[in-house]
Amino acid sequence: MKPDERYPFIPYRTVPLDEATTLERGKSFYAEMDERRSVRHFSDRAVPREAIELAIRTASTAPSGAHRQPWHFVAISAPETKRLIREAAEKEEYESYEGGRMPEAWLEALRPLGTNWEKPYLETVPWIVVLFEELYGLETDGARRKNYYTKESCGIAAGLFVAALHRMGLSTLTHTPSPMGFLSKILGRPSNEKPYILFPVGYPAEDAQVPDLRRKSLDEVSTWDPSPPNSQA
Ligand code: IYR
Repeated sequence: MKPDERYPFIPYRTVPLDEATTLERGKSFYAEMDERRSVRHFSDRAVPREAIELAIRTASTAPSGAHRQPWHFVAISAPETKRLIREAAEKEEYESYEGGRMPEAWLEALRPLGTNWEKPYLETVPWIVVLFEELYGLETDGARRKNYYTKESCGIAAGLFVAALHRMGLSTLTHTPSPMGFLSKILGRPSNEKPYILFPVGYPAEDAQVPDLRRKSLDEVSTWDPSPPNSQA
């Protein structure tokens, strides 16, 4: 295929690694990420704005459908905004947990996590970051520009965001107070954006506790070289 001259390519220069270094790096990254836990007990210790900026920049390196980067991060440190978010989130969560919106099977599935409708950390964390999914782009004249695979793109960006925070010794939680429409209102976001995940961010509290969970083994989460149908093997 003839290259489209409007869109030139540039060389991709990565450092070629030997096999031992590849594995060393893989092992050390895995060991580090395996220490990560979702946290619900945060310290009120300050976190510099630059740390949040770095996590957002890292998240924004995610691959995305047609490179539309269909995400927008809103970072909140103002106590009054955090208070409004807590109030609205708890109102929804109370309905979900206590008002019958969550069926018993779901409540039972969450029991190991020890969650309930109360979300005090939304007021005590130094930062809340809300990731908005950009459903479609808006041109300056108001015309809509289609985005692609927005959920997948935001999911990958969210993963990188979580990893970047962990690397900096910060903790977070992928919190989805449901429904999340109140976030658009409180944060004044346009109608082409939809709240995707709310991340409380801070250092973990010194006495933070997490559920005693285990992760699935490699065998449980992977299959290697399955035989294709009709193969002789
Ligand atoms: N949004 C609620 C309920 C909740 C749902 C799932 I799925 C979780 O993994 C954890 C909690 C809450 O944040 O409490």
